[in-house]
Amino acid sequence: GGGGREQLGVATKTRAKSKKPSQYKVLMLNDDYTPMEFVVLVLKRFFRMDLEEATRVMLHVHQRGVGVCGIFPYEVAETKVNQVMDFARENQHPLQCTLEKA
Ligand code: TYC
Repeated sequence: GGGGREQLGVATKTRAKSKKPSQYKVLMLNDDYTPMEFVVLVLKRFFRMDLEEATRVMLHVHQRGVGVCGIFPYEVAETKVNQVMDFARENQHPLQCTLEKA
């Protein structure tokens, strides 16, 4: 094959590697103004969390400043960030959400 390790007696595949989609964390940031109930609603609506998990994540962000909403392929993570930011803006809350390579 095309791999270089035959010389060492190890068969390797020839095909070009197809890159696996890299994963991204979607992070929620704390602020002083967005109501706790709104953050819980966001986590339920866009991250499919139940009330208990959404409350736990919201309180983590409230207390620690930042928290992970989920880990997704880049395009999915980007879409979720945009959905959250649009929904927050529509409701006039300063809630911020961002991406970080996992
Ligand atoms: N700190 C906000 C408050 O006291 C609640 C909050 C939690 C805001 C999480 C944003 O990502 C957030 N109302």
